[in-house]
Amino acid sequence: MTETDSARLLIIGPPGAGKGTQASRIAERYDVPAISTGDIFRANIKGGTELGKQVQQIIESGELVPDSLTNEIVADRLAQEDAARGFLLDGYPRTVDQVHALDGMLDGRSLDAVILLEADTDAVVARLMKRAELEGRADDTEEVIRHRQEVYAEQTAPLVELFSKRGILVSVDGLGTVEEVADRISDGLDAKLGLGTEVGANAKAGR
Ligand code: B4P
Repeated sequence: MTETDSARLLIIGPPGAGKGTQASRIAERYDVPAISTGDIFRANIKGGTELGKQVQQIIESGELVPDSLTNEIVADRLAQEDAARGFLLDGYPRTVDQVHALDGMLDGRSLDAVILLEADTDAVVARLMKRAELEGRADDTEEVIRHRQEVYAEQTAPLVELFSKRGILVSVDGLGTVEEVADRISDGLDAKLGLGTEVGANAKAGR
């Protein structure tokens, strides 16, 4: 990878690990659009679209939206011009079926790196309970938060081994301040992407 290339990245981790928080920083640093399936669904719910009506109940119960629907939305988004040189996927893929669908969308190209944000259940539940107080998201009640952790363990955690076998996994400790976690991600990604210290230093300094 050269300085002029963009990266095809994915961030994965349990609900509340800080994916959304870190995604915007990573996207800015590597100059790629951040694509969050959760954000796309929430925007559609807020806008009262047909898609929003289809997914509202599913999301509020902490279940996953069906693969077919989610895959279609991501395929449309990745076909847009700004994603042609690279992207950061946040919260997709979440199932083995979605991994296969994404492989098809990439048409022989592979992801450059997958960032795994690790955080234990008690810490992420506490974070999401705090967000519930601040933002009042409909899927941030304690019962639904715990259910989302179970869904992650059953359906999404197995993807970690799959990406590890592909040699593209970058595991990062998600506990600590937002800045500390961001620095760990940058260091891990620069190493994985083979970016020289100069590129990394420039990006860190905002140049
Ligand atoms: P998402 O929007 O992906 O929701 P999430 O997993 O809870 O992550 P989020 O980005 O919100 O939280 P984050 O960890 O950043 O998905 C929502 C729902 O959409 C899913 O349950 C599912 O129903 C559906 N869906 C989405 N994608 C799907 C797919 N591919 N297939 C099927 N269904 C899908 O942050 C959590 C909190 O922690 C924040 O309040 C933040 O301020 C705080 N935080 C972050 N970093 C911190 C730090 N270092 N210290 C302290 N607090 C921190």
